[in-house]
Amino acid sequence: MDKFEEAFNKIIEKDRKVEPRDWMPEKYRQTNIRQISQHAHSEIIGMQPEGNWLLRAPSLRSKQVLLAKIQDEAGHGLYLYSVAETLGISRQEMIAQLQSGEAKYSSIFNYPTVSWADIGAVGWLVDGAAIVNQVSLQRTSYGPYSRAMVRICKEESFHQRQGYEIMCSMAFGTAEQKEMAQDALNRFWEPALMMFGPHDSDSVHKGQSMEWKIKRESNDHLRQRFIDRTVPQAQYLGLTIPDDQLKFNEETQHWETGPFNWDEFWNVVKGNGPCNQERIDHHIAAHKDNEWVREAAAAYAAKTELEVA
Ligand code: BYC
Repeated sequence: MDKFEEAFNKIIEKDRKVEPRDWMPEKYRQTNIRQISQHAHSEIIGMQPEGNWLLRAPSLRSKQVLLAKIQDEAGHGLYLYSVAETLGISRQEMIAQLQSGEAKYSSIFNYPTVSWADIGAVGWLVDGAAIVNQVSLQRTSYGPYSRAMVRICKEESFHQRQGYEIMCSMAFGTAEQKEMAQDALNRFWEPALMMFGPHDSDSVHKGQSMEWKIKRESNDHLRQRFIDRTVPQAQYLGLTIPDDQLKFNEETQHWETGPFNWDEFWNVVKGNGPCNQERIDHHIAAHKDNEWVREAAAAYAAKTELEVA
């Protein structure tokens, strides 16, 4: 082991942060690029299912709040792309990987949002799951990623409240509204649990990522925390979690679920979910439509540089 590797190992061992200019193993760099860019893509693609309801939000207030939330997601995406850039990959390369299907993004965003209650379920469950994962990532070993998570988590907790507020008004509203809320929970429950990734036994990156403290807690551990937190919230709403095997284990003090449909998960991850094609097609079209903005920004930057020189 050379002195660089020794210094890197010491940073990890002492729970300090790895910074962009520190020496790091190539696999550490690549694993962070993979995870952070996937995270950024998820934020950007995640704007689509929500944007679907912007023009149909039921009041001016709900429209303003949803708009603010979607703008936050854009901010998170850009913030995370900048974090990944500190590891030596360009934004153009990451976008190309997303559009070619080489880079993944969270499976959850390949499901459609077919009713206003779905916007409630997305905020409550999807942002709720994201917070559990991202609070843990605040302690990740790569400094810029860890600091980004601190800021992003603050906004995510507003997002979760936005969703739960919608669920409250629907679940305590008319019988028809309650039915819509239940239907949204039925469709989003299992996909939200799958946001945490495969079971630990099938998580290929678990060992190395935990050793390098990129991931601080395992997929199953975080999923369980989310389940334990969310079941009482569903009970308060008077809604039923769509799992007839769900039961509370007095001994462990945890909620236990039935088995998940992992075939569906892998099918969605491989690109065959209900909206995968639509999401990527939309991203490609928007990217092309806005080419003139990038050109204008680059021309302005070049002109400013010339003037400064
Ligand atoms: N979907 O070894 P594993 C948001 C892949 S956005 C798709 O456990 P790892 C929001 C995984 O990539 C929140 N793919 O992997 C935005 C790997 O494949 P590759 C997004 C998945 O990385 C807008 C393979 O399966 N959050 O909050 O150790 C509106 C094996 O898995 C998924 C993040 O991105 C999945 N669900 O652990 C509202 C958090 N799960 O790469 C809300 C950051 C697994 O070898 N990411 N795969 O081809 C992470 O914490 C980790 O990457 C994961 C997976 C826990 C997701």
